[in-house]
Amino acid sequence: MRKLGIAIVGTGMIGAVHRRAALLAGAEVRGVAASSPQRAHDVAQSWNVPRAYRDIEEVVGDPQVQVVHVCTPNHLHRAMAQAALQAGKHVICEKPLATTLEDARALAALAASTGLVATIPFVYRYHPVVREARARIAQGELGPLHLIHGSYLQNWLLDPASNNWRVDPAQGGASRVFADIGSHWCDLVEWVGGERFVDVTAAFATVIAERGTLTGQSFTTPAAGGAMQAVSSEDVAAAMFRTSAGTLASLTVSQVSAGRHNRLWFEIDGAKASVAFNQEDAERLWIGRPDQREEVFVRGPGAGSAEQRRLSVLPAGHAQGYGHCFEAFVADTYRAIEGERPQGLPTFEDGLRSARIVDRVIASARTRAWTPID
Ligand code: SOE
Repeated sequence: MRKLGIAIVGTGMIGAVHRRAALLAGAEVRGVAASSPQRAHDVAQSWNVPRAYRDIEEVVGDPQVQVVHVCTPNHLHRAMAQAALQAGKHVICEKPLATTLEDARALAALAASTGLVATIPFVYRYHPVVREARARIAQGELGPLHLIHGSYLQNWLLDPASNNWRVDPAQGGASRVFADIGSHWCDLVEWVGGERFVDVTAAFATVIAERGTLTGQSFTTPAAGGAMQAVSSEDVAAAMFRTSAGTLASLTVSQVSAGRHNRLWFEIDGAKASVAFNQEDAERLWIGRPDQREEVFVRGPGAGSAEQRRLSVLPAGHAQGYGHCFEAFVADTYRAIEGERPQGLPTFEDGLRSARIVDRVIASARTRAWTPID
């Protein structure tokens, strides 16, 4: 197989995750673009890549680049992904696909019209035991669904000294915590449970009214001092959904929950059994039954559904995690570029679906009313 040439646009925490996944999938990083030419130059040197691009025009003008990874702050996603698609490049664009529903719609339509591969890293789909849960639900093991519930909690914005471009609506978008991490939960639960959310009621709260000076990356030590700035984006959110089958789903999201670093958790309760998954304990899927025959399915290549086994690249007991999900997602994107059809690959259509949910969640939080999604 020919080595794909890629460019990474945006070199923060998630850009580095993309780079590692791309290298493991056998691609060659041809160059990087960053928030300034100096930063691009520094990162190109430290990553040992041939080119530091000045801007997106230089990226898309490079004939050695077949795939552009868009890892910039959210407000730049549309322009970067659009330029890449218009130049005939395949795209992996970070979520949210765009900061408005209109922009997400335009990108999804453009991607569809070009026939290029355009994917979005809803990477929690790539935990092997998540695939196991999906397969069991699809086979009817849980029976009709009764209830879906869960949360996605982080604490990297708990300290009021912490600030980040995600907090600023001009860069992050009108919703912060919901668009950033609630979007993952909704994508995952709709995909695993097989039921679409049809309406929502939601509420947002900003619990830290002022924060220190804006800094670059997520999950970093807060910057010391600096003038305090008023915050308008939400730190926490609660949402209740109803699915097409009438099932209720409830979700709590937060970036200010002490001790919770990246705890995405869901439980799906059916008439015959329940399943529960915790991203911070991702080797195991809990399966509950009414007669106390509780089970824990342990990740591994030797058992379970075909997709669970495909994604279990290490033997049981040799922990896989977030990085492996990213690697599998990027590898599947590259397989799609080679003409394969990997199962469960999240595309711009899924990004558009997510943008629609986020848009409706924001509307519901503003009007305090049940709001239709579709
Ligand atoms: C920051 O909240 C973040 O990096 C998210 O943007 C990612 O989508 C999530 O996977 C981890 O946390």
